[in-house]
Amino acid sequence: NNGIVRPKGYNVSWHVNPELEKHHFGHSHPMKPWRLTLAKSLIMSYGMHAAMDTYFSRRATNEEMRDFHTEDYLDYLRTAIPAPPDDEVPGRFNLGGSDCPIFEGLFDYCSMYSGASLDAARKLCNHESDIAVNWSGGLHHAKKSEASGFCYANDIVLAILQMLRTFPRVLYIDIDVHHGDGVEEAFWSTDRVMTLSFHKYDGMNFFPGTGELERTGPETEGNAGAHHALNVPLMDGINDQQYQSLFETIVGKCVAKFRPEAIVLQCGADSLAGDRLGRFNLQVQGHGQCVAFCKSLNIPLMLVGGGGYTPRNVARAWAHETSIAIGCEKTLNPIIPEHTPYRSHFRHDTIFPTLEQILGEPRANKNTKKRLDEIVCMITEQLRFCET
Ligand code: ZL4
Ligand code: CA
Ligand code: ZN
Repeated sequence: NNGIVRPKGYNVSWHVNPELEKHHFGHSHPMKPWRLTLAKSLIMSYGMHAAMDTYFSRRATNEEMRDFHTEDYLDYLRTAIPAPPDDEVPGRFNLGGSDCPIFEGLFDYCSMYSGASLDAARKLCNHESDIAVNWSGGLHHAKKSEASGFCYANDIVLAILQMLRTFPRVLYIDIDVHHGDGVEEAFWSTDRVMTLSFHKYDGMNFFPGTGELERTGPETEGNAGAHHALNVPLMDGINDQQYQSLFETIVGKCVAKFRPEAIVLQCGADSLAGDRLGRFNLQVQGHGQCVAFCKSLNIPLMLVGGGGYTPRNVARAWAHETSIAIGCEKTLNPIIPEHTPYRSHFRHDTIFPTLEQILGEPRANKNTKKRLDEIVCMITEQLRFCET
């Protein structure tokens, strides 16, 4: 198995559910649960599962989902009748449009990815895992009683609520190209969760239209959540070097100030170059460096997926990030193993596809050094006001 060994005294748990991967959002919808099958096949053909504890996760119960979501919303999610998406009439709870269609098995799908994140959270709480991984989670836009942007149940909020029973403070970091608005909103008024999202921001021209640098929490006097919601709004085409420097500087400062007992990292892969919906220019290497940096902090860490709309690149990134979690990234064969099922999917460019090389027209980089320095300055200033 490529000489992959279980790290000594260090536990990584991988939470999967093959049933979940079979769901379809409908013809030509960008969100494809099947990308998880592709990622899993890559992870397993490298033999990485030998170095982790693999768990087939159970579904979240209704009661568990009610920790965040309202009963009437869950009732509707459970009983809604599948129908072709209708973009003209936004249905109840924002369901039934082309972003959040009502498809066959919708509630099963939601309870499966939520259950996997809850399982991962519990492994961290009882210290059975140092890193817990759920690539099917990370659905950061869902609100307490509203679906939004391909997200129906917010597994991240559910997992963090679980973690708050054990850990006094949790840091949430989001590298999906979209703003993590649902998680930010859920913890807007508490000082026990700091949220930090990196995303493309262009006002209402890019979904969801929130996540500006200046809004860092409630402004009403004495609200505990003040200065605990940080945002890093970026422009098209940001590269690995710029992103890494921003990420390490800002996350470093947040950890120093907030002193979290656990970290949840949403690893949305739509921030990679060549993504169908994204606008950034990150490579697998740069995206993965965020995982490596979080791991180096030696704080219980949960990794969840999120966006990612060019399946072969999503699979590459999450396989690479799994290898970082178990610490075998330096010894992996750069060429994707011959026997990988679906290997043809990775052969768009060459006969010897590699794990790290992704295809994609480079996008013009609109991020100036001046603006990025300004962002770091602003965040440093905001953190000075953050009371812990
Ligand atoms: C599609 O091709 O900006 C949905 C969505 C379905 C199939 C055919 C229908 C064609 C792109 C997107 C019509 C689609 C019109 N199909 C969609 C304001 C919008 C209203 C809906 O990564 N139309 C809404 C949501 C974003 C909007 C991004 C990111 C999730 C995450 C975490 C969510 N919604 C305009 C768009 C297609 C589709 C093609 C699409 N939707 C692109 N961006 C959006 O952060 C998982
Ligand atoms: Ca983000
Ligand atoms: Zn996204």
